[in-house]
Amino acid sequence: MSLKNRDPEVFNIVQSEEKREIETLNLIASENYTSSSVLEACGSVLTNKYAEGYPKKRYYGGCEFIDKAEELAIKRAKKLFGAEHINVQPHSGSQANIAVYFAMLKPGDTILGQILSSGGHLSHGSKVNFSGIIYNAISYESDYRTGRLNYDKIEKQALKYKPKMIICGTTAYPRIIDFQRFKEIADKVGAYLLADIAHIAGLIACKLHPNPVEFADFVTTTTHKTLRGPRGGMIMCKEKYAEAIDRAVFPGTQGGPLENIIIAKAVCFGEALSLKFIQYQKEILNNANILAENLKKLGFKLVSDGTDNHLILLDLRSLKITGDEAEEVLETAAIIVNKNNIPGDPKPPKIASGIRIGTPAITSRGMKQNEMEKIAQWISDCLRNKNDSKFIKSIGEEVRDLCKRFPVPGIE
Ligand code: DSN
Repeated sequence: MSLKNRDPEVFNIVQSEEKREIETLNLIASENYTSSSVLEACGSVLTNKYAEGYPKKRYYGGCEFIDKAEELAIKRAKKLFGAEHINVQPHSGSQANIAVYFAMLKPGDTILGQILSSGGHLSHGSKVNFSGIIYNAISYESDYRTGRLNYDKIEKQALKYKPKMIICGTTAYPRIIDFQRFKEIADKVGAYLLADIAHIAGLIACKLHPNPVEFADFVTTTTHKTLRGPRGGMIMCKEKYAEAIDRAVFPGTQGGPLENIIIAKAVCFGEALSLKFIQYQKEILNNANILAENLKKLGFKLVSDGTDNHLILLDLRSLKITGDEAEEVLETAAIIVNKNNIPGDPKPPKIASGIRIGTPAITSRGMKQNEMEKIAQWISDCLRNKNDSKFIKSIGEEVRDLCKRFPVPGIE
C-alpha cells in the first residue's frame, strides 16, 4: 500500500511541497534539486541499518553492504577533491565543524572566523552558537566599502589574538577565497586552518574555484548545495589527522551514521565526476554573472560590485526596503530568496539590509541567459513597486508560467 493510502495527511504535505518547488523560482543560494537517483538512494532500505563505527570496524553485525556503500562514497569523494582522508558520516555542515573543533580544540581556545554579517556561518564562532559559547571566538569581516576580505587586516588580527584555529569559507561571499593566503596567515601564528567549502564545493570539484585541500588542515562541506547531493556533511583532512577526526565524529559527537544518506552521497559524487557536471557548474557561474550584470544595469548595488561564484548579495539600503520586506514581496511573486546581512549591517539578521540570490537551483532546471534577464527585471519591478500588490501578483503569474517550462530535476 502506498503512502497516499496509508497516510494521506503526510502524503498531502509532500505533494504540496513538490508543487511549491515546481511552481516557484528558487533563488536560495544554498539550495538545489537532486537527481531522481539521489532521491531514490535517500529513500532506500539503507535507512533501516545501524552501523556505528567505520567500514570493517562496526559495533553491529550485518554491515557487509553498508561497508560497501560507505567505502564507495569515500572513494568517489577522494577522486573528486583529492583529499588524503575523508569522513562521510557528518549529518550536516555544522556537525562536520563541531567534529573538527572537538578533535583539535579545548573549551576556551581562541578561534578566528568570519563574522555572520560578512557571510560567515553560525558555526564559525557566532555568539549564539556552540562555537562562540564554548570557544573564545574572534571575528574578522569584509571591508564595508569593497565588500571584499582584507587579508592584511586578517593577518594583523591573527598576530594579535594568536588563534589555535582559523576558519575560512562563507555562506554569502560573492568572491574567490584565497585559501593559500589564509594558510600563510595560519602558519605565521601556528594555527590550524579549517576551510568550510559548503557553498562552493561543486565549483571546487570542477576546478572552477581554487581547492583548499592542499592548503587547509581540515576542509568541511555540505553535500546538498552546489554539489546537488543529499542533505548532509563531510570532512576532509590530511592523513595525520584521520584518527582524531574519525573519533570526533564517532563516538565523539554522533551515533549511528545515516547510511541511506551516505549511499546518496556516493550517487552525488558519481554524478559530480561526470563531464556533464562540469558544464553544469560553468552554467551556474555564467548565469550568476548575467544576473549580476543585469541587476547592475537596473540600478542595483551589489556587495563587491559583482560575483565570481554562484551568488549575488544585493544591498537594498538605497531602495528603502529591508531584506525581510524584500523576501516577502518577492515570495508574493513566486520568487524565493532569503534576507541576508551585508558587511557592516546595523540591522539584525531577522530584518537585514540585503537579499542573497543564487543560481544553482534555477541552473539545474536548465534556465539560461534569457531567463536571467527576465528574472533581473522581475526582481527590479517587484522591489520598486512593493506596494502595488496587483502588479506583483501579475508578475507571479509570469513567474509560474516560466517555471512550467523548466521541469524540476528529480520530480519531472
Ligand atoms: N544555512 C546555510 C545557507 O543558507 O547558506 C548555511 O548553512
